[in-house]
Amino acid sequence: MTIKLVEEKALMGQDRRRAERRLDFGHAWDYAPAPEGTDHVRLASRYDLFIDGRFEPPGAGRYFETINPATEARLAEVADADERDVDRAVAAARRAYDQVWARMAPLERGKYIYRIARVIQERARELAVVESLDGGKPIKESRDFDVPTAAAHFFYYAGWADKLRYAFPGHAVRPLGVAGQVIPWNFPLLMAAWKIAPALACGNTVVLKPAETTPLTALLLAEIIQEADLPPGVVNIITGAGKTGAALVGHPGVDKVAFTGSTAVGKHIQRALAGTGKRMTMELGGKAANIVFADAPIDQAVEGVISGIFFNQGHVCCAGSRLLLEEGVHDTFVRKLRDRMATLRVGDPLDKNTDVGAINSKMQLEKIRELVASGEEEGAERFSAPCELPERGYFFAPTIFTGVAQSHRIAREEIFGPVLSVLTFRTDAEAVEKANNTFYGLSAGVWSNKGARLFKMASQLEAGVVWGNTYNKFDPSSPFGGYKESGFGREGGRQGLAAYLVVE
Ligand code: TAP
Repeated sequence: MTIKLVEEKALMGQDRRRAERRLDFGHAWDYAPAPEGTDHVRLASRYDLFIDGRFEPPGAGRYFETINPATEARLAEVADADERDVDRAVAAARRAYDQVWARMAPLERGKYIYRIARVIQERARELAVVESLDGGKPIKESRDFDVPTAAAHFFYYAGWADKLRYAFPGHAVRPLGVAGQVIPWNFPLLMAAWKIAPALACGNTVVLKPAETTPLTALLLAEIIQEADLPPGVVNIITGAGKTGAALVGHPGVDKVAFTGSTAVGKHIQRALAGTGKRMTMELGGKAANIVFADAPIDQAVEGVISGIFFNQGHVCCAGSRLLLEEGVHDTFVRKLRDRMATLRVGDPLDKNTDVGAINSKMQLEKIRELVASGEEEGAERFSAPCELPERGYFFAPTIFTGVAQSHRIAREEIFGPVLSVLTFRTDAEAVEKANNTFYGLSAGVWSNKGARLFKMASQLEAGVVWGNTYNKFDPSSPFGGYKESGFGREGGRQGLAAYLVVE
């Protein structure tokens, strides 16, 4: 990598304005581009539906485009499944359930799941590049987080397949049948792994629908499933928009619905399925509080807050999108936060130096802009990192708002972008009250040098996950899920098995 002194560049008269601005923030170094290689990636120009172990064209012959949000260039054409395609996929899953998968010795099921994990590892570089191309996330995140964590979920649940009776001692367990699974666009491969791995370990078969804007890694996973020789019909992957998802969750042949997405769509599905007797898990939106006490290790907390909100462009359900600062530390913390934000590199997701990549879609970018405008109109003070955004593609500069009131929309609504709202508190009780003052309850973070305070706060915060002196840490053995409008049911860990079993 070539490293150049920005100061030198400025002296040479090049890019003087940018260099001066960066030096204002104490930022002396710039990086030359370090693009990830893409020669090993071969995308097809068109992808069909993965049903019964084969790729098949959609009945109506309709396809839609998936694009690279960093360049707006077309990546591939993807099948648009209608109700008849959903019907075929559910029928294939039912056959595989009745005839093969539920009857198979659990130890053998575990071997197939293990094989999927191994092939994910073998194709890790390809999966990471495609995830960044299709979703806009920085390659260092897809490479170091999404893909290895997806493989880890398959490894973890492969181990449970023949040990289910030890997970629920004294109880008989059996699978539910066919699971209809619908996932969002922020962690496409990882969400597929979260959903498919425990379902298979418990003896269920699956029909999965990825999000319209990020179908490609799920389709590569379909190839991996073929490569792992999974019996036909055990996993089916169908692409399409919201109506395909609605047809899947509403299909009478689906016994269990696992949905991850927005609270609005989650509520709609719950209403539509009320009274059908289908089992459901809902992983929905969030508006997490990251609470920093004055006694916290401040520099470490700044890093944690930065990664808590700017990781994956803030497209994270558990993003720490509200920062609650103890009053005494507010000014110092905000200054350090702004300095650190000025050093974040925003741009090409395939560049290994990029910290903040592209917003996933034009629609999401517009939603972020609208909410940020509301923050300014309602009187909060905006600071956006002084970075130059690429001319093409969907990008948004990391942004914080100070002087935020609890009534502001930016403090209440999920922005799902790189935007942080800063509030203050004086006492522990006020911090808890403000953190819990939301319809959501997915996650929270607490920063303090007192262990007792971390535990006490954790017991009072209405959030499924509470991190202490860290943020956004995941492990397949840890259950994850929400309170209140963030949903119900748990994914991950031993608890994640319960979502796919009848426990008698
Ligand atoms: P949604 O718009 O809710 O979409 C999620 C998935 O549901 C997509 O595959 C979508 O298809 C599909 N869908 C849309 N309408 C549907 C309907 N009526 N019936 C069935 N399926 C339908 O969410 P999103 O914008 O993709 O994702 C962002 C949201 O997901 C955020 O609120 C975020 O907090 C939440 N999220 C939560 C978690 C956890 S673990 N709690 C994790 C990740 C994300 P299309 O893509 O074609 O619209």
